[in-house]
Amino acid sequence: MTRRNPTKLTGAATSTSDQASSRRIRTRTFPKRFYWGVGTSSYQIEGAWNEDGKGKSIWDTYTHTPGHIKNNDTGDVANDHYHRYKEDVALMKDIGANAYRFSIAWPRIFPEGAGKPNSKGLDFYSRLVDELKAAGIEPFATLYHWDLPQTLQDKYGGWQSKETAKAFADYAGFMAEHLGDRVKHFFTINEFRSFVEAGYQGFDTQVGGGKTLHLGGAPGLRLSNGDLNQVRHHAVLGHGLAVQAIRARGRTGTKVGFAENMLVPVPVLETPEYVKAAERATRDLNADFTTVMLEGRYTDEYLKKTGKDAPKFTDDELKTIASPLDFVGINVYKPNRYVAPSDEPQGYRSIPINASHPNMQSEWHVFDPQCLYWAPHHVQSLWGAKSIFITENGCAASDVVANDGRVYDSDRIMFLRTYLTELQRATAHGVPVSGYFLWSGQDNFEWIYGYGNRFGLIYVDFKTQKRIPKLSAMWYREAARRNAVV
Ligand code: PNW
Repeated sequence: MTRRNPTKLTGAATSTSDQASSRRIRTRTFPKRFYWGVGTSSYQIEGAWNEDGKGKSIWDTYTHTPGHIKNNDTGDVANDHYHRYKEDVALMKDIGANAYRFSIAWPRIFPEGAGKPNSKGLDFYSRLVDELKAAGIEPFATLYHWDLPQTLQDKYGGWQSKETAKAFADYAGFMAEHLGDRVKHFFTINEFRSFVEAGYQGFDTQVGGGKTLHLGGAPGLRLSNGDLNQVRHHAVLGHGLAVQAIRARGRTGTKVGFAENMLVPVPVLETPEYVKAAERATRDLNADFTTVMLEGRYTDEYLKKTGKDAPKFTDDELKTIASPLDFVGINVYKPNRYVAPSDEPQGYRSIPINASHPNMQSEWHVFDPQCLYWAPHHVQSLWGAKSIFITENGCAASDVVANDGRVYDSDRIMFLRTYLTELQRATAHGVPVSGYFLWSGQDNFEWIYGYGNRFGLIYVDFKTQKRIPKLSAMWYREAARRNAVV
């Protein structure tokens, strides 16, 4: 990547176009002290799957079983980040990120899920955090990005049991105790909806034309609806117990929240009735995760809808699940549906995504920048969140290295500029968004799609481990530097 100021024109620019340009940028700035971050997760980049005493995770098992992953790819080596983290931190600094959301591999810390900790595993994250701080990059740690210790799967059926939720809280408290002197922000669990549904039944996500797409993941179970609702309940319970453990064992001032891919309804019109309908739909569609974590109750509609399949729970558990948070993290990629008002009791009508609706490269990825306006809007208007992080947003693109050795990902620039325009609009309307984490810092192991879908700002040649910042990395650096859409 060139280090010249990329906005500098070599020809003579007229003063009127200079003025127009600075006006454009001035009116599109983000709040002061906004975090411009990038995100990754342990299994997707670290490699070193069996080094330094790490225990096996359910994703090691799942990828080692042929037929689960495109091309039978695995995360055994991935980006080899475990050995190259210094180079990776330097690259993050180069692309202008001032925050980094990474995840901790639970089986590196507790190879058996609980019991005796592995000091070499802890040491890796401690060195990573030091490297980040020295580069002026704020570390944000996610405690669970799906790589459950295999032992807990074997012993308890993973999140089918409350024992896993309790073990998670112990591990969360341990991390807050040991990294809390330098890590001020913790996310408990990443995307409840994705890992619960994909792993325990199969994940149906809406795509254009009224179709749904079925996605799988570790541990690859196919539970009944009743059992699945119980897994959902244990996952949010694990989150609540972890929040309490972090508060108990971390330093004062440690901030904690979750990172959920809530379903995002977009109103057909931006009028009060339509917006209200979209808010109702948001509360309803997210009753099993976001709503219960922020309200401490399962909505009447949810209990009615699930009937005999409703989860079993106690009032005490609901209180734990809704332990007060410092911020709400949401992963936002696409709208779930469009919404209009209705006289039906639920108060809204769902309008499916049209078949011709444009898509980014991932087959599930409906392209629609407006979801990045409405998701944080709904979180604030429904639940009064004081601080919201966009914990993931980004896209896969068909990136290739050109003859001159560069990667020209024009569609990712289009994606970022249009989505961030909507996020900036939300902040200008008073929605308290504190930061944005682009997914992803680097191309990486994209779960069942293997290495085929590239989400990075940095291109990775998985044969040589060479990293090449893409054109979008230059765009992102400039946006971060100016704290504005550019
Ligand atoms: C997220 N959908 O997964 C995960 O948190 C990341 O680990 C992953 O690499 C990234 O997004 C890109 O996929 C998602 O179907 C999986 O809407 C599926 C969906 C959304 C997010």
